[in-house]
Amino acid sequence: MLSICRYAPVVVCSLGLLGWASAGFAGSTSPGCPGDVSPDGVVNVVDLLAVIGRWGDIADTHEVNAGGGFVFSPSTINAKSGDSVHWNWLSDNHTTTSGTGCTPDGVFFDAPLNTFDREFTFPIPSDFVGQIPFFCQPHCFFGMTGVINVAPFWEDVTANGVVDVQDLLGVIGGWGPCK
Ligand SMILES: [Ca+2]
Ligand SMILES: [Cu+2]
Repeated sequence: MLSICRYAPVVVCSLGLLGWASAGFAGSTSPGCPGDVSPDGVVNVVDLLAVIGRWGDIADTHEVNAGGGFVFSPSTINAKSGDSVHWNWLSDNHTTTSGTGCTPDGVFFDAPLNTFDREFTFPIPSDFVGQIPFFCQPHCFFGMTGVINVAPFWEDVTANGVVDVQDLLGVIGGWGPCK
């Protein structure tokens, strides 16, 4: 099977692996259905090409400093579903708290950043797309705020942080109109 994959066009190879895909695949980050990467309610060659177009792309970790003044730096983090954000404490007593208008949302995170808690990591949920605003509780009114912009990463069908053959198989396993 693998020797076929090495030499055959990728679509042909993939269709050959259809049985394996339907047997072994589980999970999706798409709002449509498993493998609907585009997403438009049908799993087809568009989704297959989308996965191939982001082949090898991986989940990233975004570094943010807290302190050295009442600031997060950078204060705008452009990320994608499944990435992580890692805050590093620099000085003073801060928090990183998700919410708007200096009010915790109680949904994503509320973590101290001080001499005892010098770092905090937030894994962005693989099914989340949109904005996650955050602020520092003691210094929000001094403008110590930030925002995580989360772009979709549906091409990582398996939501394991890498676009690879498993995602291709996920698309093939979901082939056809979403049910
Ligand atoms: Ca994957
Ligand atoms: Cu602060």
